[in-house]
Amino acid sequence: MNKKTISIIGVPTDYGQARRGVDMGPSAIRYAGVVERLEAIGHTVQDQGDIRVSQKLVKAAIDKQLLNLEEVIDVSTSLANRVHEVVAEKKFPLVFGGDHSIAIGTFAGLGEHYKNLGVIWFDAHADLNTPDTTPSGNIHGMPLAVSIGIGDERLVQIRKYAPKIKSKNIVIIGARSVDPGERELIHEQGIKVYTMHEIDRLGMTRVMENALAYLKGLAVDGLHLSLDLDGLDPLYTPGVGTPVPGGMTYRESHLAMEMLQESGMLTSAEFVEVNPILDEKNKTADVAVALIGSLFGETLV
Ligand code: 6HN
Ligand code: MN
Ligand code: MN
Ligand code: MN
Repeated sequence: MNKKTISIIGVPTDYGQARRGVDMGPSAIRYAGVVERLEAIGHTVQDQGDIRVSQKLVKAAIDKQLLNLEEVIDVSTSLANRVHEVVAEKKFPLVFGGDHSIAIGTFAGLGEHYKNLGVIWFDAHADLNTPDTTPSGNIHGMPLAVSIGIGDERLVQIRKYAPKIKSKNIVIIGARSVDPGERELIHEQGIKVYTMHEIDRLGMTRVMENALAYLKGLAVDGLHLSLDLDGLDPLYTPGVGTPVPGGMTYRESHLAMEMLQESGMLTSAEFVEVNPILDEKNKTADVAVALIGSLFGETLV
């Protein structure tokens, strides 16, 4: 297994949704021992600490459609710049949220390095809402739409280019809560989705084989994993803001991480939506770190 230099970036933000506490996700994941775990595998780990997240910039949301829009633009811009630098230094960016709105910044930082980036989006949700379709006004439900160039122009244009990724390069895995507008966009944009139905039916092995073969067939020049801890069943990861029953098991999730590792294709990753306030004894952060172990090549024997 090839050893990497991994650069950890924490993004302590809760601005993409309305429940407090997810801004403590990076601390919870560090507390669960992520650095030691990666070093034990033999990787070099540089913990860059957290992105600076400012206090509320505006008293009330300017646009009621998008909660904390100014703040999300601010955080996304800082994160994008940081991720951009890390890749330029030939290090592997490992980003910890924070809520899933941070993916807007991560993709904005990756997009100038990878012209044909593949994306595995591990999530109960599709995160493809727009200001017109959002049922909540929460930007954590919009990062994939923004990254393919659809949504609020200021979010779409972070680092002044768009789109950040191609729609057909996205594979969503584990979806079981998809809004009507998102469903439309999935069809219109040709986004590949393996819902829980396909995981039940085919098993995770074939789902991952198919997903990786599909991305290889597109000759992707990099592969980003965006893992929302609510992709797992809330039985395993209760510390998330938008839990949905009927999710992936602990074993299925591990298998997916191991197969990603075996593919040798992965070039960046992020783990999001860990909310220690909603958690049971840091269980969700512990699962995140266990998954990270598998993703980076931990073996038992
Ligand atoms: N996440 N589809 C819902 C919304 O409000 O747009 C839920 C989004 C959840 C987002 O979990 O990252
Ligand atoms: Mn906060
Ligand atoms: Mn999500
Ligand atoms: Mn989700």
